[in-house]
Amino acid sequence: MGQQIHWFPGHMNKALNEVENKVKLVDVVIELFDARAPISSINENLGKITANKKKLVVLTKIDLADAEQTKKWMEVLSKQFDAIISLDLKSSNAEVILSKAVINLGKDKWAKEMAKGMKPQPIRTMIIGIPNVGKSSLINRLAKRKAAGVQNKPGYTRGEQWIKVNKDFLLLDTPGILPMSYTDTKKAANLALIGAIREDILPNEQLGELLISFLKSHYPNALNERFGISEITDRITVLNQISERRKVVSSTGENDLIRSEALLLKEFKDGLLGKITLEWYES
Ligand SMILES: Nc1nc2c(ncn2[C@@H]2O[C@H](COP(=O)(O)OP(=O)(O)OP(=O)(O)O)[C@@H](O)[C@H]2O)c(=O)[nH]1
Ligand SMILES: [Mg+2]
Repeated sequence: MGQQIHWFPGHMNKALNEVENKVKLVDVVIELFDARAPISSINENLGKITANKKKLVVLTKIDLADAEQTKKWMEVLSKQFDAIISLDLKSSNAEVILSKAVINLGKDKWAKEMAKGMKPQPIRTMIIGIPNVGKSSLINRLAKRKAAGVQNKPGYTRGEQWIKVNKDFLLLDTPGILPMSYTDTKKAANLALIGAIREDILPNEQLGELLISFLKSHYPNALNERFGISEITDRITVLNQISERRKVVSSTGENDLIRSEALLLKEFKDGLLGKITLEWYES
C-alpha cells in the first residue's frame, strides 16, 4: 500500500486556483462530504484555502450510508467545523435546513453590518467538495430548477454562477476539487469505491480486495441478499460465487472473475449492497 497516486487533470488544477479566488467573495463555505467516507472526503488543499471562512459541512448520500455511523460522524465532525448537517436531497426540506444553518453562521456578519448602520446584506456562500459528492444536485435543489448537469461521474461541473436561494442567502456554484496526490492509498481506494475518483486510478483487484475484506469484517451479511453469499471468505472465493450466481462466464464457460469483480464494484457504488459506510468511527 506504499505507492503514491497522482491525480491532476488540468481542470482540477485550475479549479483549485479559481476556488481560492472565489472564496474571497463569500461569507460561508459549504463543504460536502460523502457520508460513506467522510474522512476521505476532506480535501486538505481546500482546507488551507478556506481556513479563515465560516465552514458548514454537509454530509450527503446519507440514504446510502450506515445511519449509526452517520450519527457518530456528525458528533465527531461537529467539534471540528463551525456547523454540520446531513441532507437527504430527496426530502423536501433541504432548502429550509440549509438556509437555517447558513443564516446562523452569517449572524456575526449581520451584526457587524448593523453596527455600521448598514442594512444586513445577504449571506454569500459557495458549495465545494470532492467530485460526485452531490454539489450539482444540491445547487439545483436550491435553485429549484431541473437537475441539469447532474451526472454520476467525477469532475462533471466546470462552470460557476450566482444563485439567489432566498432574500438572505446567495450561492455560488463551483467545481469539485481533489488533492493533487494521495500519499494514502486507502483514502484513494475509498474515494474510488464511492465513485469520487476514477476507478482506474487503482487496479480493480486492489479495490475488490479492500471492499471484500472490509465487508467481511464490518458487514458480514452484505453479500447475502444479492449474491447468496452467507459467509464472506476470501476475494477469489467470493468472485467465484458471484460468477456462478450471476452466470458471469467466459466464452469457454469458465467463471469470469474480472467481470465479476467489476460487477461487485459497480453494485457497491450504486448502493445496491445496502447502507454501507466505508470509514467507521473508531473511538
Ligand atoms: N443516493 C444518492 N445519490 C445522490 C445524492 N446526491 C447526489 N446523488 C447522485 O450522485 C451523483 C453525482 O451527483 P452530482 O450532483 O452530479 O455531484 P457533483 O458533486 O456535482 O459531481 P461533479 O460535478 O462530478 O463533481 C448523481 O448520480 C446524483 O444523482 C444523495 O443524497 N443520495
Ligand atoms: Mg457537478
